[in-house]
Amino acid sequence: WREDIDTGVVVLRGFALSQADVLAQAVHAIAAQAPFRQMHTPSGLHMSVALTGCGEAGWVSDAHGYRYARRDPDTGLPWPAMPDTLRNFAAEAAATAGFRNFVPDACLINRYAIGARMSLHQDKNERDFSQPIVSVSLGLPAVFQFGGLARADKAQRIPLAHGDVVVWGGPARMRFHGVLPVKPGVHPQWGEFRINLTFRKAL
Ligand code: MD5
Ligand code: FE
Repeated sequence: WREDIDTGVVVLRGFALSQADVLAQAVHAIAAQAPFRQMHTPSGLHMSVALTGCGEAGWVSDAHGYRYARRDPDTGLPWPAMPDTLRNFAAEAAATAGFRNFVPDACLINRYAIGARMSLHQDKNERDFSQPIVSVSLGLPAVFQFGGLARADKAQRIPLAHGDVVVWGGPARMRFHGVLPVKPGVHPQWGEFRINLTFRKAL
């Protein structure tokens, strides 16, 4: 159930299954305080993915660019606190992949409706690239695109299902990646959505 895809990338198949209810309850509680919203890119396009988050900072995008902000721009309030259960879960996943002492301060929660996708990008708004990112997939399956350090590098396709966890660190931290459009389906717990939580050390 542990697959080393490439240097710095460890897929933990089904690692989140035993925590599916705890994770769902946490996502619903966070979204009640900080509703999912579709952000705009700096060029004015609507992102197909809706997002929210918890922790000391949340990722935001608007006409000024991409960055982490301590307050939710929609409510003016601080982002909901990261539940200890989530922080501990992410630390356990990171440790299983070989990253000790991972203490995330932000968790971004992406919600993909059917057809939503994420185009190839790098995650580079975080301050410390030596820290990994822990990604948890829930709900509908998706095909993840795992590219190289240059945008034009050919991308591998990695299928990700409900309960799969991926730890991205070391040389993989800066690789281009994306998510292909989510195919129609119905998940017993999440209905017509894919949810992805990414735990990060952002600040
Ligand atoms: C997702 N989210 O499935 C993905 C999972 C995002 C995002 O990409 O930015 O919200 S995170 C996957 C990731 C993170 C850091 C590095 C790499 C992949 N990688 O090297 O491929 O919603
Ligand atoms: Fe990303």
